[in-house]
Amino acid sequence: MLFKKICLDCVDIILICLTLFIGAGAQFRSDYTYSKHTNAYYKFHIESASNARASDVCEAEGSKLMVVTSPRDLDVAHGMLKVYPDLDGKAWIATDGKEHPDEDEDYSDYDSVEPLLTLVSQGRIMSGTKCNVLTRDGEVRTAHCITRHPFVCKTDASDVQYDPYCKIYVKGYRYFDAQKSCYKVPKYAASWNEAYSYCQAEGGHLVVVNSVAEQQVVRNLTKVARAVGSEVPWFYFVGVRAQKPKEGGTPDFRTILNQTLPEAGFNTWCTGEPNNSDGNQYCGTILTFDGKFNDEDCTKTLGFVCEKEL
Ligand SMILES: [Ca+2]
Ligand SMILES: [Ca+2]
Repeated sequence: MLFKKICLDCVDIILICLTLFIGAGAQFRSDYTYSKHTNAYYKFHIESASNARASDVCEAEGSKLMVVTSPRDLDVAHGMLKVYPDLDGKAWIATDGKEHPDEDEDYSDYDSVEPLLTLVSQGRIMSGTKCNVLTRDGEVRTAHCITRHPFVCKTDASDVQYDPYCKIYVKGYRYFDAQKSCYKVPKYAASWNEAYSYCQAEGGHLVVVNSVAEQQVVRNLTKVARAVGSEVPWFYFVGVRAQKPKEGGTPDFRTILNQTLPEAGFNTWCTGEPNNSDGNQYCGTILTFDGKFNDEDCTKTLGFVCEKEL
């Protein structure tokens, strides 16, 4: 009997060790692709962004704009770029400070340039600065940092850390014992759809508020957070959405788990909300001041909260 108990304890210890060992780099976000040749994870972002915004997005995903540490990195990124023949012929990668041929750019297309004043005011850029791009022919060139292009994020597998408390392969989640859940407020802003995908790729979901106590946790986290690029810094997207109702109908707000809000356990809206004020507000946000809900335009760029239940 004693022997059996000791053996079971051994199995437990071995399993924990294996989890910690395998956890160190065996997995990452599900939207990244692993290459065994470089032992690193990559994601090709098809949306165009300035170099500064691209860096923010990679960082928010726990990676970096791709630093080229071997020619194989360029092979992987080039392969990803080739999948999208219709896209811009270049993608941001990390700037290495070396000399590269300059990419001729039509600078008159101001739609493809992030407002210079925003970046200068954020101290992110000097006018005329050049950053590195990977071109469709597989070469590294330079381009104006403020122009918008797709981009490649990368993280080495050795930099991926397993969080044994939240059972997740990304950083930034905080565990709350009373909720038996972990939460993260990413340091960048996104549309509701992008936020949904972001949390999903990390193994969590957009937060579902199930009680007043959980509302307080979320509110306290958003109060001290800073979502770079948010259009309205006091609103954060949550896992609540409604379909556009038929003419004359009212939106039926549900959680992403398809519960009504009373079923989920929290159904408190700001005064006068949901008001569908611009006729296009079908996504739920939480207000940092009082932690109550407000309906917002799903395409707005806002901060958001992810939850990972245990
Ligand atoms: Ca919850
Ligand atoms: Ca509203």
